Amino acid sequence: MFLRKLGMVAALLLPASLNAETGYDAWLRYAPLDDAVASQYRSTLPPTITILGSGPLQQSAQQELIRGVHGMLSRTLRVESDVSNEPSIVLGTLDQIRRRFTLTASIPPDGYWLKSTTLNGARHIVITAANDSGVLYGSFGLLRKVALHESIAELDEKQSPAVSIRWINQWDNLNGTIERGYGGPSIFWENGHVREDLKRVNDYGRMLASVSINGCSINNVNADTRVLSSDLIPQIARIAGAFRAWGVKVALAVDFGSPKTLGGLDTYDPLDPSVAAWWKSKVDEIYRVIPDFGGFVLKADSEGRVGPSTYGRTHADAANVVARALKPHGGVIFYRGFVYDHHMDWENPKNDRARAAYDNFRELDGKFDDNVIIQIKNGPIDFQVREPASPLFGALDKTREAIELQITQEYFGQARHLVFLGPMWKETLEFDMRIRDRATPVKKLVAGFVGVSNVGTNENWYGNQMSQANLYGFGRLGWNADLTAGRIVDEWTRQTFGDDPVVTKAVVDMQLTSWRTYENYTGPLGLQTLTDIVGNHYGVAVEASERNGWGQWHKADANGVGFDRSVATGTGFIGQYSSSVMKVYESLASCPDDLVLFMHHVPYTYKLHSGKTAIQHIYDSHYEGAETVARYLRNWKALKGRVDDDRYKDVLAQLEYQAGQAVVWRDAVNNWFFKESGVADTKGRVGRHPDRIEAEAMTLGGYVAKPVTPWESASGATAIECAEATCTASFKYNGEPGWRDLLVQYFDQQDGVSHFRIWVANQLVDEWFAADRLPTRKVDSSSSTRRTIHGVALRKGDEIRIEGIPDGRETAALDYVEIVAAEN
Ligand code: GCW
Repeated sequence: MFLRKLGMVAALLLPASLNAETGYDAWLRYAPLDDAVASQYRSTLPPTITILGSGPLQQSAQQELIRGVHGMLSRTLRVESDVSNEPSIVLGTLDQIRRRFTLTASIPPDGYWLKSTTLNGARHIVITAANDSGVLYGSFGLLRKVALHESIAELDEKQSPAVSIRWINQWDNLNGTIERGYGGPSIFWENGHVREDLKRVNDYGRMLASVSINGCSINNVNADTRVLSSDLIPQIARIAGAFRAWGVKVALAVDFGSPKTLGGLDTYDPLDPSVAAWWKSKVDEIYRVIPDFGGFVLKADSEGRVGPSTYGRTHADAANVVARALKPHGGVIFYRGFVYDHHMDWENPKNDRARAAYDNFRELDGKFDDNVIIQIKNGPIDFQVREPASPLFGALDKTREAIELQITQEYFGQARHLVFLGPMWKETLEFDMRIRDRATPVKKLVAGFVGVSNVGTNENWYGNQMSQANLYGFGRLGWNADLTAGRIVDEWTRQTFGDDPVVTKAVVDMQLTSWRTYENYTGPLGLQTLTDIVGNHYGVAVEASERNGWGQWHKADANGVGFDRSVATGTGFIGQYSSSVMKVYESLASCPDDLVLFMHHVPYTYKLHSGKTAIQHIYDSHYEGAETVARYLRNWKALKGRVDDDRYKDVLAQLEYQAGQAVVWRDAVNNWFFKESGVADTKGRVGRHPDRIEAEAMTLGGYVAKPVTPWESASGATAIECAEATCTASFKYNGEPGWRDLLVQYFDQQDGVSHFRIWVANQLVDEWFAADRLPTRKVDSSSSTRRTIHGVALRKGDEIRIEGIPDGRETAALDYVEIVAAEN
């Protein structure tokens, strides 16, 4: 058995063959186009390529075009050192282009112009821009057009980004772990230093540049003071070097206590001249080694981080002291608006974490230097499944602000659930804050986009092929927030999976509906995610947010549910919006259903605009959500043979898991609300599972029934666990004869690989190892997982016997078996 396990591990470690689609190249695969399409491009595309500049960005652009054209069209562009009488793709800044062509235009920084033009009888494609970054983005833009089969025959296309700052934050720790990273260890750091091999940093830079991202902070905002140590700065310069060819500036998250903890001063008071001098000399030191350094990100006075409050100073004092050190070098500081008290008294009905960002920053508007950018999370709480737009977006008139979006799916099923966040981000970006009663969508208020990405060394970067769409979507929206989520996901899908319309349709449908689906089976109506907020933020734990200081309260009890944030009777949070927005949220008559429990406390029987009661909506949405994931799985199976095998299997396994996990969520949340509210499901599903045989009701050999915490994480609040070498659980099938699927709900913790075997009428029908690495050591909703045994011929009276062999600290725990008609 040991050998078998070893074999499994060896199989996992086998190097992927060269042509295998691992997901590493993401949307930059440049897979060969169909012959018919390719031949059209071959006839319009010039055979040569020329760059007029000599810097690294134009060289990257040239290499990328050669690579892309080679991949998609099987043609190798010939490099020429100057424009000749032969048709060519010509790359250069406007200044460089003007020396050869009579082309003029005014193009904002980073924007580009793709232009077909004739010179001395030869037809050229010119890619020009105000700066080299624009030339690079234009080159990616041209390749994207080819990948999407758009015409490049008569080009005259100008594009420019809506905002100049498009940054990524990585929450990597210097020891190589990543806070809220689900795609393996850091590509930047290991054991307290920068990794030797930075190939992946280069490749990440390429991905980022392809969607016009121009900065990346490379360490956790819960910053390790040592990141600014003189030892590390030259190492960080190597990362800057790897990014440089892609126009991605390196940046750092800093600890506000650094002047003291690292610099040896006895203070970090922002108004102390020695502190200002320390920041200045530290920043000067960085720029000596990294002349194009981007700047800093600062999380202060939040979640245990030190900040200006230690000295009774303001956030403006703190931001400005650092900003002034960066200013002469052109650097910026992103000061995070994510400031709140996580020790709030939950008994006080006026306390409200949602108020915090506005309350902390509103008064400081106008006090920040011009190279300070306040970095504001999309919602007022913390990347929950649905939140209103943060009111702080509308409250800063004289201060630059950036929107912080979370690409890593911390509260969205991490690497294990498919959730495309584009539609959610779009809702925030389009949300009209009605400042001075004029149309003011959030997208017009922000000067920058920051995405918390957290890629790791996993072959596909995020640990989930589909999650790459979130990085792609983030970048595209940072360039053009007017793009629809549909357009973005269509682009992503076709570049990522090829141009089979059947595949595109299925993937686009999944991606576009996945946020709503996830919301449906987690926390709908503005309840927030309902995950274990004091633990892994992954599995369900409805009460984890209550009775503590973290302030993610949903206030569900026997009488009602929701957080009264109204001005009239609640915390007054709604009053932080402009009066027209306030009016909409303040009144139950106009508050949208999707946010009703975020804004108000209502009885369970409260009637929504949809006509349903709140409680029935909770029940229904959970069934709907789980059913939709089951549909995704069926739709994906229909793509077999249309998607390359490796990624097909990857996504299949991911969706199979998600479909099971959505049922765990459905049952946990519904059972919890059923117990709490005492209101029955009008459709009679909640708490009734006629096809389910609870493990604790089986005949047990060695297995012991144990309560599970929180109770809603297991069916019947109980699991069976094995404390011996081998245990068995058996029961008799009493249903009609026929083909059946057996769904075995078991628990797969992190620290062990249990072995399960299952017999039907003494015939071994399946066996498997619980070898996954789900984010928990406990028997709970995070480890609860499902094995489906398809198509077993069952007869009345058959004995079904499961054998569990524990391993390490894993107890081969079982929750239930459900027997359903076999799927076709
Ligand atoms: O959502 C919370 C995360 C923390 C994170 C914090 C933040 C880096 O759970 O892990 O800390 O937000 O954004 O600062």
